[in-house]
Amino acid sequence: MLSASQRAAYARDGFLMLEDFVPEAECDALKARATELVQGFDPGPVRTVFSTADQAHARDAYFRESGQAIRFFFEDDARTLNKIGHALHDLDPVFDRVSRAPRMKALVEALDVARPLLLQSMYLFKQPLVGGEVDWHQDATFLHTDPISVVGLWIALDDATTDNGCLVALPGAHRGPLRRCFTRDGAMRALDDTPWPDIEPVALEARRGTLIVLDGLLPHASAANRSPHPRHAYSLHIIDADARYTDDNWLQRPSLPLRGFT
Ligand SMILES: O=C(O)CCC(=O)C(=O)O
Repeated sequence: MLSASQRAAYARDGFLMLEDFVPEAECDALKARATELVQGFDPGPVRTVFSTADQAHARDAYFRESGQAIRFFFEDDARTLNKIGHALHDLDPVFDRVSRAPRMKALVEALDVARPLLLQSMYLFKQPLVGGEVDWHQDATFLHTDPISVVGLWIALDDATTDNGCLVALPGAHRGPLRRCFTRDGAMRALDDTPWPDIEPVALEARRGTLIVLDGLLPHASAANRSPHPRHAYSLHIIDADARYTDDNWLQRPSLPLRGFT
């Protein structure tokens, strides 16, 4: 699944871009299914805003219980959807099929995750003109195991460019420490005050169908989408069952056991 040079690039940079990894038909299927889910969603009077700048959503039961549900989160304007999360891969048959496709299993094996568990999934809208920015972060801040094992698999469902808010990353900075830990009570705990290294961020421009593997310690972010073009993406986070999933994680699944690729 991965050549020696791809493995070396991932170890060096903390990310790996795999073009044409997800076939067009599967990108279309995910987009169509997300549209159906949105059509079936009745927002009601209370709308949970998702913001990476302010963690207020974490105090909201609608967010806290979403690790074992399919829930809808809004941009700051409370009118436009930011994302759907966080158990699409277990609760929706279309997301399940794409998330557990043989090529995904083979990729995760090639990344040396001994006993993979599919922990979290997100459909990210980053809508034209209003899609908000995502602050610099390490995924292990939000999904921690002991030892750290989280790996992100981010799939471009539209062409992602610097105009519509593609991912940006600090290559090689995954070799630094975990800076912060976000806990179930909504607190952001400081672990290590080492600043992000002084490395020029790289834009991970990705054609539709590209899968980007992200090391759980790699600092990454994305700008707001100020363009007229959508930037939909599907993001899946995997952990290793051989690492201990601590009970201070925000994402808990008391009534939906975690599963691997089978
Ligand atoms: O899609 C984005 O803009 C950010 C996604 C992200 O940070 C992630 O999937 O870990």
